[in-house]
Amino acid sequence: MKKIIVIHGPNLNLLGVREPEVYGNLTLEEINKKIKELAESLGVIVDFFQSNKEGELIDRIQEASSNYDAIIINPGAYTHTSIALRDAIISVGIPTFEVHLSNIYRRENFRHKSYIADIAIGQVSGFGVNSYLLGLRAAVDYLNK
Ligand code: CA2
Repeated sequence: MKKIIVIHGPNLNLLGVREPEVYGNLTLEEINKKIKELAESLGVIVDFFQSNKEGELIDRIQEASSNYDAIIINPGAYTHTSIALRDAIISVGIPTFEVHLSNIYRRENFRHKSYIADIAIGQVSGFGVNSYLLGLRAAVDYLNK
């Protein structure tokens, strides 16, 4: 069975607690539950990882290289800053799907730049929890082709 790791970046552990008008009112645990349910129905295994630390995210991506077929990542604010995260994703060579709860292109200018978008298979942005679910569907479809 194909294995996919879902990686959540900084501050996403706060979901459901603050700024529900931007990020929705589901907690990260509730989002993970929905992802897991969809994964089961699509016949893939998903694991989850969240960290507020850039280095820990990079370590997890490096470790993914021998264990996972795809990465779904919401890099949080590191999307807009982290060449190190970008380099880690390039170095493992695992197909990566970038997701965002909010539509980063209708927010501040500094959120319009993604260091991940052009090395990802694709990006889903602006659909709340559905961004993750659409990203998962796209990843499974990609792996099955
Ligand atoms: O829309 C997304 O998913 C983002 O990746 C979320 C990041 C933001 O920096 C990106 O530009 C877009 C921020 C996640 C912060 O999450 C919070 C959740 C609840 C309360 C406060 C922050």
